Amino acid sequence: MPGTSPGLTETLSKEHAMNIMNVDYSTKIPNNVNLSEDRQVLKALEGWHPGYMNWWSDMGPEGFQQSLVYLRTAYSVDPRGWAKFDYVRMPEYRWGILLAPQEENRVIPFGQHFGEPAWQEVPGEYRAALRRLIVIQGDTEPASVEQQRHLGKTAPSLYDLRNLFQVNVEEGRHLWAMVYLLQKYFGRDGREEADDLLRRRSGDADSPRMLGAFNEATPDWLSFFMFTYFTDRDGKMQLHSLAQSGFDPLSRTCRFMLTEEAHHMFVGETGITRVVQRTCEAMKAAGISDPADIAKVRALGVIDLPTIQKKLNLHYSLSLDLFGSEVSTNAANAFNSGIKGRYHETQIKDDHRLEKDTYPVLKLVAGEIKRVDEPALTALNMRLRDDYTQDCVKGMLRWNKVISTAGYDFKLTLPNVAFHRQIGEFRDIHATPDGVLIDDATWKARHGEWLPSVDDGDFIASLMTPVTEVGQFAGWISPPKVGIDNKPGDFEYVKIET
Ligand code: BYC
Repeated sequence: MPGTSPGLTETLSKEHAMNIMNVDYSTKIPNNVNLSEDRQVLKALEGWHPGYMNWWSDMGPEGFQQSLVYLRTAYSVDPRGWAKFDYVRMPEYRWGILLAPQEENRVIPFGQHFGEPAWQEVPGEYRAALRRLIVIQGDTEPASVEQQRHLGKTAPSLYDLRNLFQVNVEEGRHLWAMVYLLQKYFGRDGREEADDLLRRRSGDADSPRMLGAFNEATPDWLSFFMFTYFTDRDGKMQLHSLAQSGFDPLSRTCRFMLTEEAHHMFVGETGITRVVQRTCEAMKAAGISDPADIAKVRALGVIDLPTIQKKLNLHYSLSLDLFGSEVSTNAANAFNSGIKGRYHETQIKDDHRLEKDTYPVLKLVAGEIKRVDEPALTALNMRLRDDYTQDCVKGMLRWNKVISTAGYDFKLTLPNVAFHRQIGEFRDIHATPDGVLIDDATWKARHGEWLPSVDDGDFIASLMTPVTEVGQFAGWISPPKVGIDNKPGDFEYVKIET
């Protein structure tokens, strides 16, 4: 700006940054994307809003819609302070469109457009591929809310009930995030896709959600914790990859979604820790030395460690399927064209094009599981899945620490990647959790040893009686170490309407 003092320029750019950080609440849809001046998109979103509210009322949490829930709501995208906590009725939660601030001069960090300026509009040749990824991402968000809609009735405490609802409203916001991209950047077919996101239903025979794990039931709270640990973590990995996208609005959207996602995985990790903790305490108090003595442990009203392992086997293997086939031309094309990168792409030290590189992939070769070098480009799903597995191990170490500190010789483990797969290299074979290939008859006879059986489900269901007294917890789970927003143990996280 000629003739302007450096001080003023600085002030102006700071003001600009603050505008992006702060959210405009004057429109029906809170946002930091200047919707009040983008009338067409605002109109499309306002047109979509009633359908969303109908979906929330039909498929969102069952009951509790008039309860006051102590929720955090995003009011800014400043990482130093972006959320405020208050009592909110869920239908009055402000589902907003929030994008992380635009990075100045951002370039595409991988693929054949490496180093070119990031796109602010959708490049014509990648339109269909980008729309597909955004639709798949969008589809998972309402799916998870649908899967969890019955859980409020059996919450083990008000603290847990509040966490469930926090996760649910934020998954709803993540749906809004994808719908904004579809409506702003994909015209008429984007609007049709946005409508379809409200039409499909988790587990529906005619119109199911798009990815396998999102059509499975979440029948109890142990499943909920496993889901938020393992399946939300797939969400983390996929969002990280999309946050690298050359399509800048997608990148900025995903970056902010990741801020909220961390809490969802926290709910899963600490939830499982608390279940394991309670089981160990109860076994110790009753003088049980063998954690595999299932009948004795269950008689104490806690979930035995072998059953926790079975639930873990189920949710981990379902989540591995979400990475697609180990060798995938879709993945190669998405990377080459600059629309989906790798986990922590900008921190990886290589040429970010991968044209000549290879990556070791686990494959079935002559009836054996072997590592085979494949072109790195087609192996990108496998690579992301490996990054995911490494990330999963961290929580496991914490759970095992609780078990060993209690003096028990029992370790929770991740099953082999060939175990219980429906997608990819191992979908047509059966393997034990240790990775030993077995025939159909052996699988049929033994799968109940490794995956939750009907009896296991019935036992867990028998423990799922709601606890709604302030500061109280069901007998199968320990209280958390600290409260949400540092609230004390007797805080009323949900004021249930009477
Ligand atoms: N189920 O080349 P392939 C989250 C289809 S979770 C059903 O092997 P690709 C969240 C695939 O669509 C993160 N179908 O795989 C968590 C393709 O079909 P078409 C969600 C599947 O394309 C908790 C065909 O098989 N986000 O955010 O390389 C709570 C061959 O595909 C499955 C994303 O996933 C499956 N599991 O990779 C709330 C990111 N797997 O098109 C939220 C966007 C594959 O040939 N999605 N297929 O008919 C992607 O990046 C990729 O589409 C995938 C698949 C990773 C899903």
